[in-house]
Amino acid sequence: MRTLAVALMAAFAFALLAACGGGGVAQPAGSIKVSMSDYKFDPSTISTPSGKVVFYLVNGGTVSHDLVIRDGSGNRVKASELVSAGDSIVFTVDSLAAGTYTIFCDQQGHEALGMKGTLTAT
Ligand SMILES: [Cu+2]
Repeated sequence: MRTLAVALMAAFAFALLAACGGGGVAQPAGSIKVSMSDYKFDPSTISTPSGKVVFYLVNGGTVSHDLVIRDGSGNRVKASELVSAGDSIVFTVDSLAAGTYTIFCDQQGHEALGMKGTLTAT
């Protein structure tokens, strides 16, 4: 019985992994789609109303990427989770103040390679 239980657990874990690895979540209505690749964001210039902002991050690259929002003073406003290659996630900022921000990928060297852009909230 014990062996069967372990086998079932392994099968369940594998099914979960398979579900997660299949390209991520669907795009929520009203979200801003940002494609990530090695090494840029598309679009790299984004405008949005201030307040709640929902991003749909799609990593079409071959390495993991994230998206960090930095204000004009250099402070981090919010950072997304890491998005694995081929995966997609929803990244929600609950209350973005009006202003001009930099977006960049916080993975080592990616910003310097051009993985950055401008986010304007009005
Ligand atoms: Cu990156």
